Amino acid sequence: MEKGLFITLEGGEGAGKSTCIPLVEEQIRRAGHDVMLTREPGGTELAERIRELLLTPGDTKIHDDTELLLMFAARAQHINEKILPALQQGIFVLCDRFTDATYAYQGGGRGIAKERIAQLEQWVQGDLRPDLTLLFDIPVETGLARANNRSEPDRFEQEEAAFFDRVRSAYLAAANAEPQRFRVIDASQPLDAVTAQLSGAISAFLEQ
Ligand code: Z5A
Repeated sequence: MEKGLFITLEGGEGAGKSTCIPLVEEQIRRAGHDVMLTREPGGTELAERIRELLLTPGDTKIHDDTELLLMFAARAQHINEKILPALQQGIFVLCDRFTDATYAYQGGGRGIAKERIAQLEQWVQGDLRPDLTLLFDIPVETGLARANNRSEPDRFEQEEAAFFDRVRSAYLAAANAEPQRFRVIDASQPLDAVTAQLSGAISAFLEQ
């Protein structure tokens, strides 16, 4: 049986990933593939508990290394319990954030060295990498205004604007470095324009 393909969605706060993911799922299904929707941090019962620890604001300052290791602990569980079995059964996996978020938030945002993240990536993932990454790019202020309109800020959303500027730069640098894997979507556009860009990117990918 042919293996499924692994597609990730990335971007800054309020970029519109959660809004658009069902449309991407629908397009892949219409093309005749089974799809599994999932997210990080999270995606399994244990990893969702780790997500709670990571996102809930609290009195304890989480050390940057602890944050990084918790992201990869959740990811190890998610990959082994859910992602690899699905791919092996020929199911497409559509994941809201993955390791590019670690390079952007813990690398760009917190300042952890890329080499350190790369070691964990290799250890936890082996050769598993996304086949396609849709990067929702949006100016920080626009994204934060959208996210703040929607719900109480989580632990990351409480960071200052400079943190999110570094996150955005890290994402764009990653997209520049791997243009064959990334498709950059201008997420500042109205929703119908964003979905048109997405639809074009998915069609081109499926036709490859
Ligand atoms: N994180 C990390 O640090 N390291 C890692 O390795 C991983 C993650 C995997 C996960 O939170 C957090 O974990 C994340 C990074 C960190 N930081 N935070 N916060 P999350 O998954 O809950 O949060 P998120 O990914 O940032 O999701 P979000 O803020 O919900 O953004 P979104 O899903 O991209 O946006 P949305 O909910 O679809 O849209 C936001 C609002 O804008 C909503 O009201 C929409 O109706 C509206 N919207 C959407 N599109 C449009 C357009 N085109 N025009 C106008 N309005 C729109």
